[in-house]
Amino acid sequence: TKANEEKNEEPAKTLGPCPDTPPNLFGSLHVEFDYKRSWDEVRKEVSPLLQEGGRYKPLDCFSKHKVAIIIPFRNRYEHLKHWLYYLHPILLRQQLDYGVYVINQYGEGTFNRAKLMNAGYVEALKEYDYKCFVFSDVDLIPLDDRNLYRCFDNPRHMAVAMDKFNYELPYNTFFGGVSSLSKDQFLTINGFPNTYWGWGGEDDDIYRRVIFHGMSISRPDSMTGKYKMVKHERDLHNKANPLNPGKLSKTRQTMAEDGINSLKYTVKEIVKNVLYTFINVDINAPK
Ligand code: UD2
Ligand code: MN
Repeated sequence: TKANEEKNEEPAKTLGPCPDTPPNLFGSLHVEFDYKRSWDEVRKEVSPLLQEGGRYKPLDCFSKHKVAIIIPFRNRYEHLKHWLYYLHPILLRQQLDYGVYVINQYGEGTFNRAKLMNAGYVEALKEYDYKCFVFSDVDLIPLDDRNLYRCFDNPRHMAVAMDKFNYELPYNTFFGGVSSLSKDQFLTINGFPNTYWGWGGEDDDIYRRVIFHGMSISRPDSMTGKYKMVKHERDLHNKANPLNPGKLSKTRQTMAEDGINSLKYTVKEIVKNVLYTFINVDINAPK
């Protein structure tokens, strides 16, 4: 609400800035998935600290990192519980001024991760003056809280060392999993492609957009950038699309027309709970 926004802004004038390096990080973390979490357990520690919609800002210092976390989503609630359980405490320790946005693809059509992330960017900006966007798969948990969920001088690829790839980059130009772009960086590349339906390719298209615009990729080192992915099968309605790899040879031509400037979707509902803002979007998915 308006009143809340104003309350949110107030400390900015009176508090000193948060230190550049958050002082209370743990370093490496223990993460365990072989256990079904209850929502009560997920809410227990963090909910008193959060504001409606999965929002937070430090109370004792002014955070210059206004970060929207965007999670493309459909039917992965067990993963979402793990994500919220592990990430909220990390994001709190990182002293971010942040909000968590779960962007749900409405209906049963073919999944489109990148288009959902575009919609998340637009919707988050309707709520708050975010300057930085972290795009995260719902199933990826960092194994070190020194991996900062903020933006850098270049677009940042954060999930550099995943357990499923033996804690190495699968290939040098890999940009999948978790990444961060400032608002300016995101707009420079015209956002993400809307035309990658089904699994695969969209992350490589985003990488190419970044490089073709003369930027480079920033990354944490391979110790700090470790991640664990919840083990899963490929979802229904998200089969590898054989058309996607071929589109990559055209990114240079298509990126100017296919992106945030051509994005069309409709919002079906927005539901806020203490842990996150759920935005259900119809992205006009083919069968
Ligand atoms: C890889 C990349 C991912 C993306 C994808 C290709 C990793 C860890 N990640 O993920 O960034 O490039 O390949 O598209 O290598 N989702 C749902 N419901 C669905 C389908 C997908 O919520 O029905 C979301 C969810 O956030 C998931 C993400 O989309 O984590 C990526 O899908 P995935 O986890 O099935 O694909 P994966 O692990 O191969
Ligand atoms: Mn996955």
